[in-house]
Amino acid sequence: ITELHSILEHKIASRLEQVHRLKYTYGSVKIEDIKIEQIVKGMRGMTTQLTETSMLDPEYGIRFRGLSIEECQSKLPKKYTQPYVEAMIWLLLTGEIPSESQVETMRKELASRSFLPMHTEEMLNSMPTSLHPMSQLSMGVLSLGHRSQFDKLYNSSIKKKAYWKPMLDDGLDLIAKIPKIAAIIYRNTYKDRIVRKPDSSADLAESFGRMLGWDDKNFYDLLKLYINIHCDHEAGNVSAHTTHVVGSALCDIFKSYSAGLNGLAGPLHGLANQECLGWLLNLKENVGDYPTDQAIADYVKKTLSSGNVIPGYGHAVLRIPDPRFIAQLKFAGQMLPNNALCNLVAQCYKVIPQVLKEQGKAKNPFPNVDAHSGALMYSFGLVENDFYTVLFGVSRAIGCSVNLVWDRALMFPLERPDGLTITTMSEVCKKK
Ligand code: NMX
Ligand code: MLT
Repeated sequence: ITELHSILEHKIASRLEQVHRLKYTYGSVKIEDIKIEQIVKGMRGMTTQLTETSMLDPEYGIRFRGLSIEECQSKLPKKYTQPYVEAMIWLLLTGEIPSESQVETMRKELASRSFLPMHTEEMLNSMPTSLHPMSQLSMGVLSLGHRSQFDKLYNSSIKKKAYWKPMLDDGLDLIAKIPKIAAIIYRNTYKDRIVRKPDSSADLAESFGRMLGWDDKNFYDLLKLYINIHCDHEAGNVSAHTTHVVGSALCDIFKSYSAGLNGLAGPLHGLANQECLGWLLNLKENVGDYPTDQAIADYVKKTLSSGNVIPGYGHAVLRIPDPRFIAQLKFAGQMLPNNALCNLVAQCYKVIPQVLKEQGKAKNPFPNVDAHSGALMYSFGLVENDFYTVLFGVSRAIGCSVNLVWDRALMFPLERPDGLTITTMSEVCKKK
């Protein structure tokens, strides 16, 4: 991990120079005008953040450090068919494709941090199983804060320039420990309350799969795909943005990400994967395993006319089918070609965009990442859909942590935008 530190030292120095130039040389350059409708419509299309880890192009989809999902799949070191999660973490942190030995260094580092403090386990074991798994996850993450290196060093004489170092320490801790928290929640809520220990000889995804209770290399492969594609989605999504804002008050990673997880738990964000599986199973019950396209279209119209959204469809930024959906579609085609539920997802992809276009409301009628993930998990035997957003949370811990490391490295300030009352804004408009 010393190597990781020296790579980061070097990269941070050059990025800091760029940020300095942006602040002092180009500080008064305008990059876009803000329209009232953007303020009223949830800041759509407004550039408000600097971020290093990934960028989302409405017409192309996500690029992680400049690489598409397919490029990540072909360039990053892998086991079975999908890249190691450790390779993705290295890529997001440094912007470099890691060697096999760097992946192994990261694997060992995370494995050595994967144990949980006793009080976290005891707290999780005392939670009522009726409490939503996302609330349990958020509290589990918050409970890790007692050993935050950032908090400890912040209260000593550490210089602002060095804040990223304890933040990295905490970030690696969070990424290493969150799979065990999730596994305890799963085993306690739905199974026998017995959780295997993290496997220090396995990679993160495989060890996680084992703790959940699976002995299936295809399931570990699915977890790798799942964690890699959900880990980061530019800075503006609700979970990443919330983590960033809370972190800007110099909160540690555990408080910041716990807040981010509460945002992820909303049905318009990460919880859509839970809702989507529920919707699909209802569809199946209503139209059978092998419906006609017309039967699906009729069911979609029924959902819309009852005033509900179609979960897993639409996006605040994307204007194409989400490449993360396509990656899962391909995975399902290769691994589960005869699976009725996954084939129903594929058929929905043919039918739903047309129905949403005809309705004319959604700016993006295409599927997003959540339209497929539940069907894959369900088909591999993970059938408890109110656990699905926890899997999203295990993955998103990576992007949110890496972003906080870079936020502190680049010494970004407290985030505090201005607001106007409706009356004041109306008066401003009248004067224009
Ligand atoms: N089904 C029905 N109506 C929709 C859908 C959909 N899937 N998507 C958007 N609309 C409606 C939306 O409710 C809005 O209606 P109204 O004017 O009555 O308020 C109208 O279309 C315009 O919305 P957009 O500007 O297209 O979407 P927006 O950027 O506001 O919201 C989402 C984006 C993702 C919240 C929205 O598409 C949605 O609710 N989708 C379903 C939930 C979902 O899949 N969320 C997961 C997103 C990905 N993630 O993991 O976070
Ligand atoms: C995400 O992965 O965070 C979602 O696609 C939502 C978003 O990008 O706004």
